[in-house]
Amino acid sequence: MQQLVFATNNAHKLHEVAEKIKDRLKILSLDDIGCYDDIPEIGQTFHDNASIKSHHVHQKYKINCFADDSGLEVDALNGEPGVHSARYSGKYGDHDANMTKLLRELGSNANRKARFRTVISLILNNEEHFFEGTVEGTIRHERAGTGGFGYDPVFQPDGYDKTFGEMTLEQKNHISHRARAVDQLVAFLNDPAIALNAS
Ligand code: ITT
Repeated sequence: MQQLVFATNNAHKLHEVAEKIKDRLKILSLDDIGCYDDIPEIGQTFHDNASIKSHHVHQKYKINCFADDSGLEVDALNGEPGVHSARYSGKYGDHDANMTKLLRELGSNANRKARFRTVISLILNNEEHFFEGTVEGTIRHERAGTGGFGYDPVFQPDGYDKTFGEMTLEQKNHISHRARAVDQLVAFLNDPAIALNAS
């Protein structure tokens, strides 16, 4: 089976994506290729950050790979936390503190509209391709559920009465921003005209 590196340090994301793609490709983690670099996410957009991560791995390991950058955009906060989603509270990856800050910033604001966005940068045979997925929803006033990661307990996707935190991984994987972006990635990789070379 062909192999593709997913350049992420986030085990939840790796698991979500590997589940969707496992019949087609073996997904390798950064750990699998011995990459422990702290890749700086200093871009101003999701595209920039996804591209920084995929290029870093491709240049160093000469291997086909993809990276995603994702985040939550809240309308009443002018699109914040956006690219700052992981470190919104000041401490990288402190999901609980990030949600606390988000709920504080929104307060009792009636406009709770938000979306998760994912941009994937794939480097395949030395060419870069982008894929994007979004899921629209609202920010709850309080956390609900313990599933998923990040802002999942406060995000309720449109058309559902549960937060992502209350859904199973399978349910989230049907509708999430990352799933939608990955569906496009998989469709692209399944195109018979696409051949995966070694680098
Ligand atoms: P890598 O950069 O190593 O891939 P990360 O955790 O930093 O992992 P992202 O930059 O893509 O992941 O995402 C930034 C933040 O956006 C992440 O830490 C969460 O707070 C939030 N986020 C992204 N996808 C999410 C999801 O599916 N559910 C909840 N929160 C999410």
